[in-house]
Amino acid sequence: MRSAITVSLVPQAAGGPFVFWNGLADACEKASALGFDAIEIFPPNAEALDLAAIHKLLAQHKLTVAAVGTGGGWVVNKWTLTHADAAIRTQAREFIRAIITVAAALGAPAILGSMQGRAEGGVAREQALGWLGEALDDLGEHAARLGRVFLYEPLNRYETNLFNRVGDTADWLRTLRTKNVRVLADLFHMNIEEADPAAAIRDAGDLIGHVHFADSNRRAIGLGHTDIARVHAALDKIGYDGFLSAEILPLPDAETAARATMRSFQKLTR
Ligand code: LER
Ligand code: MN
Repeated sequence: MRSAITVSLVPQAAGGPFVFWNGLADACEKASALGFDAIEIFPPNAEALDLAAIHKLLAQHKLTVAAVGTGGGWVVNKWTLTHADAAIRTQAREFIRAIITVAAALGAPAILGSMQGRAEGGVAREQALGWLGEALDDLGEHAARLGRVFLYEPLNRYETNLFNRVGDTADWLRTLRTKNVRVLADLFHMNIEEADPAAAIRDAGDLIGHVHFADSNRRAIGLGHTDIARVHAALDKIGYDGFLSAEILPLPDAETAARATMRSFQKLTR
């Protein structure tokens, strides 16, 4: 397993669970100095990512990109794949497609989190899941053509009413035509929703494609009450060799959160 840490390029996401907020150069410098393998980027849109400049920074700091988030489309524009308005659903899908394309050029998968939306405003859950499934079939195959998986993230009940648990998500993904969508297991959401996070990971097996490495209180692993040794043993057991990516609040400050994450990562993986 490899270590990663998040950087937000979206000022409107202030207060959100990202460690670094002062641009990619600053994030790369700090991540590299602390020994991280990769950064996970939360951009406002695909166009904001200057591929040549990012490749240069990555080479300079010996980092890779773990994943690229799409939630900027929700935070900035309030677009979702399950919006009642068809024109907005289309904008959401094209926004995500463009991020999948730039992420692939950086060697990384894109993440569908907040842009899944929720069943609301007269949209029944069944209808929302129909639209979501169609979008995942399309976007999953777009990612496959570029040689990357597409990551779908179940969120806790306060953020969506579509899928809250890893097991339900995995069961539903198996019904889709595309076989190229993997589950993002965010340990913060799982602490709220799962009876047993380690068991949920074991049951999902090779459908787990990415991990958000966050403690029960969304602080760095080690600063809450999640039994991370059990979770790590479950990931080991399923042969997970992806990233443990710190999508956490920068508390008490970014530097301390990053250091605590690296300390926990090293303790688990040495
Ligand atoms: C995104 O990865 C996520 O976990 C959501 O809670 C949005 O912040
Ligand atoms: Mn997450």
